[in-house]
Amino acid sequence: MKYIVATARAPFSHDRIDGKDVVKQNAGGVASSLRRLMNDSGGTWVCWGDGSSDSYYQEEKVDGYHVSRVLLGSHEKRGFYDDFSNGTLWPLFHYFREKIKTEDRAFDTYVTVNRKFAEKIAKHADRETVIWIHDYQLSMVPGMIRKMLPDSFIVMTWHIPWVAGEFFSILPQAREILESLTSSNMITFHTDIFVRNFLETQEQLLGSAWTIRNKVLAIPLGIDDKYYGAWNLSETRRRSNPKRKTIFSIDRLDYTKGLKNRVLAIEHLLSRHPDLKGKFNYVMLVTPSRTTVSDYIAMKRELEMNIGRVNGRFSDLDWAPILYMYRKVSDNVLKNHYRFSDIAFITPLIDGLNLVAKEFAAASEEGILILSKFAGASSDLRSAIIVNPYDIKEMADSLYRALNMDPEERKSRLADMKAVVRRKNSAWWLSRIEKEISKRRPGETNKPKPTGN
Ligand code: GDG
Repeated sequence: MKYIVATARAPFSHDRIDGKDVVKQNAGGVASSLRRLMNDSGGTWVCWGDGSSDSYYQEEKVDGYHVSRVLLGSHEKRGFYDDFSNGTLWPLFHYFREKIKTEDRAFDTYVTVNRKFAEKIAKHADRETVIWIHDYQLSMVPGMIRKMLPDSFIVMTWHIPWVAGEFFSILPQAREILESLTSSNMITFHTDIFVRNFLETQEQLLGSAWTIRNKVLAIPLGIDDKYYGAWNLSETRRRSNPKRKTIFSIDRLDYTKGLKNRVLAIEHLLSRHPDLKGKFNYVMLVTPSRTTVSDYIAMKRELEMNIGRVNGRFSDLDWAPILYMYRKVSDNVLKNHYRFSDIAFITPLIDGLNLVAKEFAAASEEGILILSKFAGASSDLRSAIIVNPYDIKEMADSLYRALNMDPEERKSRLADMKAVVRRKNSAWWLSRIEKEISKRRPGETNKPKPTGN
């Protein structure tokens, strides 16, 4: 099958550093799965060229596929990315009512940019290609393509949650977005709950959902379990103080991730169990994100104030409960944390899936995962300790339980989770999607299989 894949984020970008063009790979899990697909099957990847030198590489051939970049001016970037995608749709689809901005003209710019993507896609499409569009930044693209190429086969994969119909209808442009999405031939989400919410939204806004029921599916993204489970010994370090247990998390700085509640849970744990002082460190890695959006700047200040308060209250000269790091780390450093941390503390207030939870399960040697019940990944990782991220006491109790869990229970929970991430890995995800496309695409099942010559 040949694809045109469209994502806002690029598989890699070109940046000018010290007078030279440097290629920067996109490390995220979505990009690496799609990269594998494109390397294997060829086709075109349409994306936003946001690197400082990307204008010199608008159309580019790499490995087995073609990259076609959409270039945006600073006004377009602000309206499309900062304001409508991240200032309106992101809080809407994560139930943050008070953060949803609906007052400005950003939707017009969002539509203009979505049209730029649709035009690029149409330029590269032929009758054989499947057009696979990803995520909330490109929600108007399916409807545009349907008008430009009425017979095309369009798949939409939605990576973030889909909310209840009544909540979605807060959005002034709710109908337009829903009509665009449902003009796809197939729509995939990460969980059954999001599928149910989407069908209910359709019933409420556009009438009966039975016409689209068959094309809306839950197919959760998997990870490359071999990559996270494999070790290059020369790059591996053990944790620095084996007598202390390590609690670990890594997140983008985002209000959906529940970072402050985790700090409060550590505070609760230490005030209930003062004997735990000096017995663990919480290594809290936070990756800079959306640094130009004002909400994120205020949130960083609040988080750091809370970390300072808790560390100030419990630290002594040779120990602090929270080791906070605000930076990006290399894959090897990340894999090292996954492998040797005793506990991963992954408690988003809501999350479409959460790849970190799956990566930890694949890489960990003997760790235990504490996972929010509102992360999509909790439908797959049922052997984690599942918590309500709003319940500070429950989170503190779960930390206590994990710190004291006997090795047999720990091993058996981890083995269950490893089995799931191995079975439902990224190759499984791609093949499930491909199978569902084949079932729905007219004539596809009768086509002869390529011989590979
Ligand atoms: C959307 C949805 C859904 C992060 N910091 C570093 C780093 N990472 C890597 C992790 C992981 C990925 O980035 C983050 O995973 P998410 O699951 O949060 O993915 P997003 O793309 O941010 O979010 C989410 C996802 O789409 C997939 O459908 O799960 O719910 O919001 O792979 O490892 N990697 C390295 N250094 C870092 O500092 N090397």
